[in-house]
Amino acid sequence: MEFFQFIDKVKFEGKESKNPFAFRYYDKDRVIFGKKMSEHLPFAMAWWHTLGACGVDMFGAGTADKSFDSEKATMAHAKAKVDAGFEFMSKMGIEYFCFHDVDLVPEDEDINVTNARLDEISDYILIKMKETGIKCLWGTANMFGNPKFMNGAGSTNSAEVYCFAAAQIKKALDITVKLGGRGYVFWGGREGYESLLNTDVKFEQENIARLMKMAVEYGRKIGFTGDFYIEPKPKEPMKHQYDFDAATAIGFLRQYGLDKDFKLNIEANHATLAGHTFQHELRISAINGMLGSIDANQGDLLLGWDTDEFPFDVYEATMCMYEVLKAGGLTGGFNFDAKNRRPSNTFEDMFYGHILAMDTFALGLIKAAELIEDGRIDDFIKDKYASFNEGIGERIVQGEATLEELSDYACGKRVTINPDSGRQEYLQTILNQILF
Ligand code: XUL
Ligand code: CO
Repeated sequence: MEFFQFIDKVKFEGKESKNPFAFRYYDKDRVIFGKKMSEHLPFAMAWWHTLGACGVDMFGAGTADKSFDSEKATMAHAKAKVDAGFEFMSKMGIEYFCFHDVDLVPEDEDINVTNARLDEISDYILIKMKETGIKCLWGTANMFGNPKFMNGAGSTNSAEVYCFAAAQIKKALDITVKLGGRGYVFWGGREGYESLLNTDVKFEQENIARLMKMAVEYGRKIGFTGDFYIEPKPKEPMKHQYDFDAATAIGFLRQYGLDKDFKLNIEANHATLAGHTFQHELRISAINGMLGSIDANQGDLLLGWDTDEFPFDVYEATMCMYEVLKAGGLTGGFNFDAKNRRPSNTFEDMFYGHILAMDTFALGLIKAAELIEDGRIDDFIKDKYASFNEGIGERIVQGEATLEELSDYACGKRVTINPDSGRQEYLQTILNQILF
């Protein structure tokens, strides 16, 4: 059965094209810095948004029909989603997908029933993967939706609930390995607190770390060679989430000896919720050797929640790709953790959303490469710190200087000269010149 009959394949047509079902910038075989665009940009479809989200919000029912001609919450529907998903990805030229366990099949009260369903659907997905060459970017367990996780999963007060979280992780890892996933994600939506009056933060964090350690041990045992990821987010649904931002998550991973197995999955809209730019979170991850994967979406700076919009901001995408190129690429990819706006409720809109996002990142990649090739920004930064290349500066960087020596140096000079200008506006002019 063909669900999206209105389009055969979305192709690159170039900047001047007015065809709504064409790429203007994403030209998968175009080579930039020796690599094809498709290799720079391993795009992934998010199973939950694209095949599941119907536009339900806190004030109203769904507006989009994602039944795919079958009755919801049945295995027939789960299979129809697989069919629709693979048709969609093939037509879009998207080479990866990401999933939560409960995106794939309806969850039963009895975890054994759910697990058997996961075995069945993953067999079916494997067949489709072989047919199309589409791959799995990462898998995860949804440990936030079910009411039993109301006090947390790894951070729950109930040892029994903790075991159920472990069981879900174990199965989600099994399925991720079965599907050859590049990564496995922990997003701690319920790992946090509403009030410190009822929360033992230290105990909860230690327990989360124990669960992650067990996950790593099990994953390695069953042959998972990819990266585990933490996906930081400061809040929503909790008032405070433990994986607040990149710096916090890195500190946590190092404290509990998880930093060799984990990297970060940075989501644009989570960065802005934490009061950071997307670029900031990428830079902090990259300089710590922890930039793993990206949830490529965009928020609305006027709204205080996670709007998961398809990215269209070329400034942001350019600075993102600048960080990714400088970091030497991702071990993960670019997952569109993004959904159509509630009134954009047709199948055509699913295509438009992903076309917009892929073109935005392709343009970001082109512009970031131009920025690096241009060299003026990099040169400026190199020159900015030139005083550390020789003399007293060099001794500081080499770790040879003492505080007394530096003090003698300063006192010998008697007065300091001002450091050079930061030239921000000049550098912003360069950015605009290259963008437009
Ligand atoms: C929630 C979020 C999740 C994770 C996976 O804000 O981003 O969808 O990406 O659980
Ligand atoms: Co996400």
